[in-house]
Amino acid sequence: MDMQAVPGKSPVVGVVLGSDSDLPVLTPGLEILEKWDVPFEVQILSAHRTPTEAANYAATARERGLKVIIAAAGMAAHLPGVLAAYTTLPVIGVPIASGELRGIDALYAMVQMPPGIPVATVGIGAGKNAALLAVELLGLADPVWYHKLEAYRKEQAKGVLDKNTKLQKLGYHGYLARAKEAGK
Ligand code: RP5
Repeated sequence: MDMQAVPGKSPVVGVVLGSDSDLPVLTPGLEILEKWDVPFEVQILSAHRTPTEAANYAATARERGLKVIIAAAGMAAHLPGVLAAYTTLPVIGVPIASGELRGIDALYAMVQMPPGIPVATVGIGAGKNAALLAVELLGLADPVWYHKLEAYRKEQAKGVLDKNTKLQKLGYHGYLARAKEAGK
């Protein structure tokens, strides 16, 4: 699978999934990239099922214009580590809650990379944070990206403060009753 969100612009974020079963977990992050017009691509490449393609992807990533790679995988989850071994671009690992250990195995595999080859690991299933971190990295070189993040944070803070104003007005019983009415 190959998807490019902004036609005509070459991707700067590469999102690599170990399996198509990982796609739903990454969707909230992909939606952010899409909404903010970050040129990105999504690939299914497995470190164990398609090792040659995964290695080639990472080895050619910089020359193809990518700035950061997000790699999501479950179970033994060596994908981000293998990609990181083939590129000096930053690699963000997203552990997926698949298999009997529900992501603990993937989290440990990513976050416990041996010294020399880092993987910036986010929480289990944290596709949204992976996308935000990728945009933060892009923002180091281009203010257009951190301006998007600043606007997003303002909006997020407003959401929390609005809820607090409502809570102060209604009291917690009233707040819960309203939430129940709204089906939350
Ligand atoms: C990993 O194994 C994938 O990243 C996925 O999370 C898990 C299961 O893969 P499928 O059997 O669903 O393809 O390689």
